[in-house]
Amino acid sequence: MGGVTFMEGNPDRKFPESRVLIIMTGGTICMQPSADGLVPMSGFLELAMAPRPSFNDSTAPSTNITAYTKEGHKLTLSSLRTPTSAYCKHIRYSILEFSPLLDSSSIASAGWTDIALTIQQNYHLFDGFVILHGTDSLAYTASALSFMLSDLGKPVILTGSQASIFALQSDAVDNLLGSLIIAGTFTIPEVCLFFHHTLFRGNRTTKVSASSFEAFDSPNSDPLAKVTSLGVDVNWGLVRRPTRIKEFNVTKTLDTTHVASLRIFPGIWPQLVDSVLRVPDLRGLVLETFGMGNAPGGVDGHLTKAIKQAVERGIVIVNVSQCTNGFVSPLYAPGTALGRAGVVFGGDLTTEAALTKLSYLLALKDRGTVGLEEVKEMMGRSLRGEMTELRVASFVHPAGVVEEDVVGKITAAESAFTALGYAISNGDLRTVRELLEGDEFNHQLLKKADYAGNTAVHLAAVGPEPKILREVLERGASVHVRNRANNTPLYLAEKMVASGTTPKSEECVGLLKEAGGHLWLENEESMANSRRGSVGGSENGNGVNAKPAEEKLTLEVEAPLLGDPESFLWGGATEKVRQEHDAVWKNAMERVR
Ligand code: ASN
Repeated sequence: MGGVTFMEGNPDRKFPESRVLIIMTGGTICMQPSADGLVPMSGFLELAMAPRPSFNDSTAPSTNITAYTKEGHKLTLSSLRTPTSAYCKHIRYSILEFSPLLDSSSIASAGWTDIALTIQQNYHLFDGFVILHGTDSLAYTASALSFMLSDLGKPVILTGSQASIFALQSDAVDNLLGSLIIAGTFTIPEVCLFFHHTLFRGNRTTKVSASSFEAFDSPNSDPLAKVTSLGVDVNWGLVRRPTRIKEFNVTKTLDTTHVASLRIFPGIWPQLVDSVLRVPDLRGLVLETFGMGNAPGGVDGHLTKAIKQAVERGIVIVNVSQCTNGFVSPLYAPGTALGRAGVVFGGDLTTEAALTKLSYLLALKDRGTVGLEEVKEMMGRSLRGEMTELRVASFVHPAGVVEEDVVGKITAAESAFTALGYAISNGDLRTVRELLEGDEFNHQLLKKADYAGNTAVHLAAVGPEPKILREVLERGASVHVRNRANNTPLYLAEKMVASGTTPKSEECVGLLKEAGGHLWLENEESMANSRRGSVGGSENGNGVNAKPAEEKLTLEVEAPLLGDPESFLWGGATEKVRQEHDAVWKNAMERVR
């Protein structure tokens, strides 16, 4: 076979690389002592990462890679790569350092804009992003970015450390390496915070310790993943995925200048609250109340009256609890009074998430995207998984009740995935839907891949029925996952167009692009070769041979763990492999019936 072969025991065995951009904003992780106390220092790649074997694979020389500044200016950055991870991958990374580097206590919404724009400019060049940031305001930045980045399809992981990477005893290496490996390996399309072996949903986090290495928690939400001695244990059932066909987009600014937060305390002076609410141009207030959302005063109290008047003046007041754990609800009379005064109940939002969400929604209102009532309504429901919705509407599939509960009876996810692959390759939308019914299987099947690393999206991208591709995308499957040959579904669909084997491939290409899929530079070169009809194919660095356009599409992929050199996609399966899969599928269906 052509391309790079991976053979067990071969010392020259090669593994694919994924790419991660590290955006350095500052924080203790890069600090060194100075006459003024600890200050951030630039040159992190050379000073902190290059000398450490866990960040620098000595067998691979440093190479330059392209990235863009937030303004879109092209940069050439030096890159390093990690040694092979447990997931048979190297992570190649570069660092884009902001200037000046900040102690995170000084970051403001302009800094969030810089991060968001940098991600946007580089989105098509990297598999994931790691943001290095101080811990003091990290939970605010993570929350803000979760709202600013919409229809995110790739991981954005914020991390930092409690001690400098240059200190003898530090949490910096673990936090950074864990973030890099997760960002380069798992398509967790969320803004996350990684700290002390734990991956959290960013907008659920809060800093719980000023000095401990276990500095963050997400008290109202389980972690998205845990790093253990066995690897990364991802809680896929919790991971959110985009479920509409939309490209990644960025809301560039938040309105943090017209919001405030105020913590209620016993004996608080109602006039004080009133004067805060009368600060000129104030548009929103996060009120940190007692327990389940209570404040002093009751229905006729001065405090409640001041609040009611402010609501009437158009100020959005959001009730969150001072307790780290639990939620607010108008259960007790004081809470009911606040509700009647027009206060929005923020459920189990953290203050960090409530403030940044309010700033985000007020910015949308400025743009005319939403009105005041919508701001209030949206404050009370989950936009990015930032709050637990007490009532989850049950999903009714447009296809109605299926005749047979196929999935419920299949116990082996492998069998179900094989059945799914078969249905996709046959263009059988109805069976695809049946198989994807039911939450548990839905996320398992959409995360699964065949032994060549092809997910349902890869299979559908080269399949005969674009409606199936739409179906799996709308159910949250990622357009960005790469198979073992490092190829995305879009690349495969483009190859199908070039080979002209499936009439509807153009539609698949369009759909994948609409959903945010993009070609990588290497792919574009390979496509150009294909179009030129180059014979014999040339190794393109992704483990795939560029094939002449007229040749039948048989993508040779590298399967280091499974060792079958005839790895395939369903579209180009050899007869033998196809028969084997047919047998597994029939077996699965027999167990169903
Ligand atoms: N003051 C530092 C910062 O937030 C604290 C840290 O990073 N551990 O930038």
